[in-house]
Amino acid sequence: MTDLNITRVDATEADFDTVLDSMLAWESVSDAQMQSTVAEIIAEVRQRGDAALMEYSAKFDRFFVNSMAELTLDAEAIEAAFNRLPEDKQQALRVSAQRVEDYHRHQVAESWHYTDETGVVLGQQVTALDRVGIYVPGGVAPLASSVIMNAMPAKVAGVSDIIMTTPAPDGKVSDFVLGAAFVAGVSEVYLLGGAQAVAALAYGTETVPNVDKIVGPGNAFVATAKQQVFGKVGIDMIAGPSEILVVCDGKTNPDWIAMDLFSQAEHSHDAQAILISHDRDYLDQVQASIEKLLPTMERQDTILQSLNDRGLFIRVKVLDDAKALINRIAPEHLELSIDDPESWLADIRHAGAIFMGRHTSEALGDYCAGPNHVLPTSGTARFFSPLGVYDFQKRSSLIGASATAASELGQVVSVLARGELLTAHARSAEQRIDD
Ligand code: HSO
Ligand code: ZN
Repeated sequence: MTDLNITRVDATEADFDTVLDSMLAWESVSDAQMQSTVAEIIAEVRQRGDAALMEYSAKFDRFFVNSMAELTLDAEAIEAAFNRLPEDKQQALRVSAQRVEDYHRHQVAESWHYTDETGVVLGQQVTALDRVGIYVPGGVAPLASSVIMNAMPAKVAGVSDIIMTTPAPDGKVSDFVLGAAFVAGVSEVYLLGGAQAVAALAYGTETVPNVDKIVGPGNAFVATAKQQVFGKVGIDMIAGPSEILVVCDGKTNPDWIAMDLFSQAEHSHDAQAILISHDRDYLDQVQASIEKLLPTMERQDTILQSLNDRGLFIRVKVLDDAKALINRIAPEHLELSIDDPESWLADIRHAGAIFMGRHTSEALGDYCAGPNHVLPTSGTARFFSPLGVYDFQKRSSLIGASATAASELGQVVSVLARGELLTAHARSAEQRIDD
């Protein structure tokens, strides 16, 4: 293992801004080559449907099938996967799904209307999307929690059809991921990965129904495909690498903080873990904890690379100076490892999720606290929110004019429409004006 070489900076130093900006920079890789490969896959799936999907499964996942039935799991098969899980996993999935459901119930938007002084009924009718597709990556980590986090808000919103795609390399798919699909209310699963899965969800094939929105994490092919089908269907935000920013007053066990930083660093080599404190000795202690604990970690290579390439320790003059830095970084996850985190909330404007107090590890939020773990990354917490029920609900405007209101407002339309030289609009309203 190479040595730990985490960047340490002092916020009072002259070059601090430059160092911080360069450490925060992250660009998604989607070059012209990737764009055209993905465009070609999407075109193939649109033209040749199931036949193209089966070919791609053989080519990319070494999963050779003779029919789409082999790539399809119905509700019964999903339940069977759950039943194959050991008791503790079944129970933990159930607890997580229930807590996530309870939390998201608070986000449900209701329809509303009122009658204004002219006698017009005005309102907003809220409805759920009809059908949603969730992409779940294959890869080394079977992200069961991501299934729950993506499906549950859709279920709570009232989406009637939640379908999922996940690749099955060599024909293998994780029972844990399928078990999560079961507790989260997924109705069917297609064993498809990559851009071809996104294409199938967006355009539909003989077997795969087309959906209205595609959500869920994925590699660069999946992200590029989602960008390309956007407009035909809705998509969620395109997630960057995971991030954690811990602010500590120097009173939390340094081993806890080291492990909290690892918990996001272990996601990928380009994940970002940042620690801010006013206390230099404390930063030394956390660094010592990292050195001590890193060799005990299963994913130590990924963690080390993440910490060396993108990790950052920032020393501020006084802890309050961290507030401005939080808003500038707009982290995906913010841990406030301090005595009175609530007193900081009024000053924090940009963060995907805020973990309050020493006992609230970010991992709690990843799995079972209740809030969604799909959060804005790469500074996009400035304008994005966590994935929620609102992403699966849409709104229709309601307008209902009485005869009197139509007559009164018709005069306004007449003037405005004639001003725009749109006389059909004008006459359409004018014919309802009483003389
Ligand atoms: N922390 C990740 C989500 C996750 N963690 C899934 C564990 N499993 C989102 O940034
Ligand atoms: Zn995580």
